[in-house]
Amino acid sequence: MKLERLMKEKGVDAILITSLLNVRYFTDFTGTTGTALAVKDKRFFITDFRYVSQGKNEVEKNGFELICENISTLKKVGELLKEFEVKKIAIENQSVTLDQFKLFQSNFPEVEFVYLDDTFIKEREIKSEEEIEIIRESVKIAEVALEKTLPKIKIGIKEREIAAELEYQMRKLGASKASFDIIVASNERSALPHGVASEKLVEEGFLTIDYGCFYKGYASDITRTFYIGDNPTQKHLEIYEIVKEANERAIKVVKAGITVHELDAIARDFIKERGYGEYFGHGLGHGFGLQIHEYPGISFKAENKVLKEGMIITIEPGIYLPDFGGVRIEDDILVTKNSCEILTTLDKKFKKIK
Ligand SMILES: [Mn+2]
Repeated sequence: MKLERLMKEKGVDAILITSLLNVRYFTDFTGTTGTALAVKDKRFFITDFRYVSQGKNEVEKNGFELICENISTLKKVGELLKEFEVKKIAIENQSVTLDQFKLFQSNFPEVEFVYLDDTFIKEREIKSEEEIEIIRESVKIAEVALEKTLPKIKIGIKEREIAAELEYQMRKLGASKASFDIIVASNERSALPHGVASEKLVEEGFLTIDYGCFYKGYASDITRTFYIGDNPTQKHLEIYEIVKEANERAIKVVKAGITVHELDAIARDFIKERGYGEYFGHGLGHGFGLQIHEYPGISFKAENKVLKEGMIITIEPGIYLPDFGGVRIEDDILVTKNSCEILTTLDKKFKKIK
């Protein structure tokens, strides 16, 4: 149904889906080699012999006819385009390489190419009930994993060891892997918004952990900042409370109908008022799903759009003071008609780990 509407919107008689992520979105195929083709009212899924039985189970219920092609997928696609007299085909120009495009041109010389641009990622903005349930589970796995990891965190442990433990726990709980390189940033490294876990030993000061997992293909994305040691300064307490309040103020106003610029400004203006505006350089959040960063961007830098029911976004304000340390608190939020549901449940109170 979606593909039919998209074909109409794009004015094409076929859509070729080549990125595995979108193949998965439209067909449910979870393997590593597969191409989907919508031609007029027919749906084909082309894979090689390794995926025939898996593919059948996954894609046929979604209306895709499986074709096993061991030599050349594109040759097969070309034959189908000819058979159905396709004149215009939409392709995923944002993920197709130049080499692939040249192959498209040589295998289907008679068709005109139309670019999908960001059509698919826009399609994925609003999550279905089924996707929401999976993301809920993804968030839960990540949360339990952090709870199991916390007792191991102490002064002297390597950042990478914390990241390894977190990933181990997430996988043990059913995740396929971490949803990105886990960020574990101790003391002055916590001032780096993307301080991927390093060889550094944890020392007294802030410790920021930004992580998540993939579960059934869907991401989670959570950040918590802790204080390691027993003697936080006034400044540590102050910036922590500002970030926490910015996070809470923003979450309070999330609902269908608010624009991403309005939402970003709620947190940003508050941090500015408290004198730390220049230390919050990134956007307030982002959508996520099959990818860790999807639409909408919740940022003054992003295209301004209105939040809709069923979007899942992060809210993650931060303050980063060079050579001192930083705080970020990130929650995962489901936008509902009149407010939102906070999917993350981990505590946000200033927490000292000794
Ligand atoms: Mn994030």
